[in-house]
Formats: sequence, structure tokens, C-alpha cells
Amino acid sequence: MEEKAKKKTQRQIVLRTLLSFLGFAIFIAGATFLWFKVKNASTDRGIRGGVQVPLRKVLNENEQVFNKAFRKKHLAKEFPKSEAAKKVRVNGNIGLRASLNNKNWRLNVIRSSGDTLKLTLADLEKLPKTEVIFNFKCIEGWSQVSHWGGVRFSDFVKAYHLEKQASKAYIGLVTPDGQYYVGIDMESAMQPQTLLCYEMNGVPLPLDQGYPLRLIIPVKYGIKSLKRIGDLSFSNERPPDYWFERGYDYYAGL
Ligand SMILES: Nc1nc2c(c(=O)[nH]1)N[C@H]1C(S)=C(S)[C@@H](COP(=O)(O)O)O[C@H]1N2
Ligand SMILES: [Mo]
Repeated sequence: MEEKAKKKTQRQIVLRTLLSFLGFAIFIAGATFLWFKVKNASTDRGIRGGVQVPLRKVLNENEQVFNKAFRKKHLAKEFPKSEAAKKVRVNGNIGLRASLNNKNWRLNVIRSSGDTLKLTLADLEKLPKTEVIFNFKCIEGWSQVSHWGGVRFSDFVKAYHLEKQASKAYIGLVTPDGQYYVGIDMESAMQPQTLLCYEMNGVPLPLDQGYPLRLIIPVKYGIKSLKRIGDLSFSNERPPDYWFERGYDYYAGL
């Protein structure tokens, strides 16, 4: 009786060991299979390889979740003026390399195809000015509290009767030379902290910080705050986006 029980226990130990090895092997095989599947999946856009479709799907799903969870009333935290940096970091000069033709510069507001409103900096300075001091965050890992001034995008829409255009899903911004471009969902664009910005620390923007006009959008990473705006357009499809084409999340929200 004793012997029989002992043998039975031993058989059970062997069986369980075999089973757990088998389970482990299946797990490794499955993980390897998935890894290769994702690795060899086609990518979304060609530039520098883009992002594999399954990974892009995850990014898009994350975007949906963040959209639902945080959008509606989400504002970026604001700071007192005393905390704003005096020496403001400069990052990225794509679209700023050509010299600026100051006299000829206009903000081209493409209301519909063949109907473009051309505005000077003086036109924009006539509109109510809003200032925002927030922690500017770059995806490269730095952040800095900085102080910006300009016209709220939503005030600009009202002043120029662009409500019909603003009922579309996105705005697209492009530098005058077409080298840098971003797309922004309308809800974030119409958020009260989003500025068509012409001042930094109370003085006109320096050239390398986007003079004469840049976007400041505190609810998103710095990649979306396009410097030196040339064209502004409206669409229901996602406008082209420079860093999205290079594998970053389109939404780039905080
Ligand atoms: N035209 C243009 N705008 C741009 C960029 C760029 O390379 N070109 N870089 C973006 C990035 S990645 C960041 S973090 C911010 C930096 O703004 P700053 O130079 O005023 O700090 O600008 C954004 N806007
Ligand atoms: Mo950035």
C-alpha cells in the first residue's frame, strides 16, 4: 500500500514537470510567432520604414482611449509669469531654412479650394490677445515652462467667420516652403489655450522660434506646435503630418 502510493506520487511529479515544460515550449513558440508576425507585417507609410500595421493599430486604439477619457474639458496646467524661462530652448528648424520673405509673408487661410483669405501679421495683432504660460514638452524628453502670446485659434475662427470650416474634423498647417506640416483634430485646435502665436516673453517671436506666426498648442507635444505658418486649411480627412509619417502617434496628446 505504502509503495503504491509513493509510485503514484512520483508519476504525478513526472507528469506535472512534463506538462509545465510543454506549456513553456508552447508559450515560447507562440511569442516567437507573434514577434515575427509583427516584425514582418507591412508598414503604414514608406518614409524611414514607417510603423508596422499591427503596432499602428495599437497606437490608434490608444488614441481612441485617450480621446474619450481626457478630451472634453482637458486643459494644460498654467504657471505664473515668474516661472517662465528667459532663455527659451530652440528645437527643430525644418521649414525654417529658407530665408523668410518678411514683406510678402501672409497667413493663407484656405477656406475652400479657390478661396484663400490672405492675412498680414498686423491683421492678427488686431484681434484679442491671449497669453499662456505652460510646460512645453518635447517628445525628445525635455520640457520647459515658457510664455507665449497671440490670438486664440477659436477667437480667430469667430473673428473671420470660419465656423463652417471649423465644423470639419481637422486643420492642417504647413510652413511656407512646404517642408514641415502638421494635422490637428478640431477639438484640440478649438481648445482655449491653442494660439496663433506671434509673441514670446512679451516680444515678437525670434526667427528661429517661428516668426512671424507659429502655433502653440499646450495640450499636445511640441511636434505639433508648428513654427512659421504659411498655409492653414480645413478638412475631414487627416492632413499630412511630418512626424506621423516618421512613426509617431498622430494625436500626440498629453
Ligand atoms: N517649422 C517647424 N516647426 C517645428 C519644428 C520644426 O522642426 N520646424 N519642430 C517642432 C518640435 S519637435 C518642437 S519640440 C517645437 C520646438 O519649439 P521651440 O524651438 O520654440 O522650442 O517646435 C516644433 N515646431
Ligand atoms: Mo519636439
